[in-house]
Amino acid sequence: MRASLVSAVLATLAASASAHTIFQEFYVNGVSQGHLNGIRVPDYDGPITDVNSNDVICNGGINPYHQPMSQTIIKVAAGSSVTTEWHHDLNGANPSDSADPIDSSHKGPVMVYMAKVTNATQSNVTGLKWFKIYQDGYTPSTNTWAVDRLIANKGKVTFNIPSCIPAGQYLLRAEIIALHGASSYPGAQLYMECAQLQVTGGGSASPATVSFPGAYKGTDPGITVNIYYPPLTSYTIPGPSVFTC
Ligand SMILES: *[C@@H]1O[C@H](CO)[C@@H](O)[C@H](O)[C@H]1NC(C)=O
Ligand SMILES: *[C@@H]1O[C@H](CO)[C@@H](O)[C@H](O)[C@H]1NC(C)=O
Ligand SMILES: [Cu+2]
Repeated sequence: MRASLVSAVLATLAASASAHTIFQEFYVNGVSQGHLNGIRVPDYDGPITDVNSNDVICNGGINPYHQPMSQTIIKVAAGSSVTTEWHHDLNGANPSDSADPIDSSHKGPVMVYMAKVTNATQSNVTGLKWFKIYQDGYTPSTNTWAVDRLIANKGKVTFNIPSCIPAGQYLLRAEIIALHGASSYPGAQLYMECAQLQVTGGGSASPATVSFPGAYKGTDPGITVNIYYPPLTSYTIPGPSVFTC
């Protein structure tokens, strides 16, 4: 009995070790902008667990970027509905893979940030000022997480680009935090990639911003949390509140 329990636990750990995810396709008003196009994607789907690392900005450090990197800058009108699509590995949707788009053990929030940049293909991403444009966390009444909703939507998460932000080039940082191992720090698994955007139209808003690294601490209740016991009655999504026009 005990031995089989141990092997079941080990099997679960082995499965989740290779059940990570990558944001790899972007849609504007429901139209795909091309697989891997305009997004800084790593080849390996592993998480970042050090919230103080520069790797939490746009990945690409311990998980080096796929080469050649896309030089595409995706055009999107301010106010548009856009979609990020996530899959287990860079090959995209795989209905025969039970861990696609992400293993269902990887419960946690989904967040999206933007930062204005001089040039959306610039390699230097340190020192940028990020504002949050979307978040989805935990719904106690149904005991469901943003990741459950992402899986139900076949890896897609849809939200709006704020209508009032200035036109120009931006990086859009989409993030999932998987909390299955987050009862001590480091344990939360951060997954993020950055899309390269040219926003048109817009207005003159100047959202409050945060830095990466810096926006999260290991002691944040949304970073270090036991999601299994005692049962959660609420979950505090890490980072700032969502900017609205
Ligand atoms: C933007 O950055 C890329 C990569 O660093 C560079 O090749 C390109 O010339 C830059 N474009 C402009 C308009 O500065
Ligand atoms: C990257 O940009 C930041 C902010 O502008 C700057 O402080 C830093 O020196 C730059 N790093 C490199 C390697 O150019
Ligand atoms: Cu994982």
